[in-house]
Amino acid sequence: MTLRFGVVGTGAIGREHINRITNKLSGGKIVAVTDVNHESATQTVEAYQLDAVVYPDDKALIADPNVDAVLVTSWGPAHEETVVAAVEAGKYVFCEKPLATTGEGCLRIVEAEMKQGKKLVQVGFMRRYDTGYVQLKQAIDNHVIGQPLMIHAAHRNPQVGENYTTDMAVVDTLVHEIDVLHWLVGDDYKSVQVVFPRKTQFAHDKLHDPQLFIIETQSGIVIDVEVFVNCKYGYDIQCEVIGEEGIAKLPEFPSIVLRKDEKLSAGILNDWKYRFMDAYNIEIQDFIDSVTKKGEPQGPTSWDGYIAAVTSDACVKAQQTGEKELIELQERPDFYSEKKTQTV
Ligand code: NAI
Ligand code: NAD
Ligand code: ISE
Repeated sequence: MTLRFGVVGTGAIGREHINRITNKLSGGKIVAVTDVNHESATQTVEAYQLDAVVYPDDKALIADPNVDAVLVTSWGPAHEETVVAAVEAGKYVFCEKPLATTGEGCLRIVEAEMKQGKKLVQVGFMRRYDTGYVQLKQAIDNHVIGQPLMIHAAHRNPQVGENYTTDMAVVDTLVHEIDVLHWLVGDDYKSVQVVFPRKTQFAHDKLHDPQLFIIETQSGIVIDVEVFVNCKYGYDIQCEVIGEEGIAKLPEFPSIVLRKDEKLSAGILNDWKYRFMDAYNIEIQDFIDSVTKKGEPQGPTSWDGYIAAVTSDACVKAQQTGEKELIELQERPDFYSEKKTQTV
């Protein structure tokens, strides 16, 4: 069976996903697209030579009986409305992060999904599919380093545009650590505090950069994450887990090592597109395969989207108050119980 996708949002990542479904992966086909910028949708159909209908909006696209699954790659604040409409129509959904911009918004999606009686939604937290993070998780789960005590992490982008503000360091960037780190250690978050170091001269007025987030889990693991989005030198993701019996570190992205001009050097990437290319391919192939073969996606769920949104809200509050803020989740419904939800 071929999974027929309708795409809502043909910007940067929308096009990346369209390209991988059309030219790299198997079992999926793009049959419909829409974008609030109609020209962007039409140009995408031409650029990728798609046999796809261009719809005026998401509602019309969702109503197309040829669309089995909706790929949501519009900007974050538009996600909730599209996802709820798609779920109510009984369609599968692959939604880029954030699932919704608030915890309440995610709960509306959770309720709509539970009403349908089966899982329909997967959230684009691709790091769970990155081979480095998968190896880290295996090491922790197999007690190779004993009980985790601390995590040191860094999320660095070379630069960001003028529209990227202080809160986006959380909702756009830190959100990836928020999802992957609790998954890594199998724990829930308890609190967060934010420290603002001296600001880089390369950040504009509405952005404090860098920022340091100190997050505590329920079992007492202390996590520090540096978010630095004008670091200049490249796109760099670091993660080191300190355990009672050893330390496990995320591998560096492979690069040839050069001996030249009296220097020993290795390359660093400059874009998320390349750093997580394999992870994006694996996550969407997994979505296609699990939906077509098992009738349900098995990746990050709407509940994971909810955890990320509630944690993001607390992190943004902590940016504003400078205080330690609590991260309080509702009880996990049975529908999303860990046993029922297969992890990657
Ligand atoms: P973008 O700005 O390049 O593209 C967004 C597109 O959505 C634009 O073409 C815009 O016109 C369209 N759009 C916005 N609202 C819409 C609506 N209501 N209906 C239809 N189209 C709409 O943004 P980008 O970088 O592609 O990001 C899109 C999403 O992907 C965001 O949620 C972002 O957080 C996520 N993302 C995820 C990444 C990851 O590593 N998983 C990496 C980059 C983005
Ligand atoms: P983008 O701005 O390049 O593209 C967004 C597109 O959505 C634009 O073309 C815009 O016109 C369209 N759009 C906005 N609202 C819409 C709506 N209501 N209906 C239809 N189209 C709409 O952004 P992007 O960089 O492609 O990011 C898109 C999403 O992907 C964001 O949620 C972002 O967080 C996420 N993202 C995830 C990763 C990742 O690593 N997983 C990386 C980049 C982006
Ligand atoms: C972007 O939206 C992403 O999701 C990238 O993975 C992240 O590194 C970047 O900071 C975000 O802006």
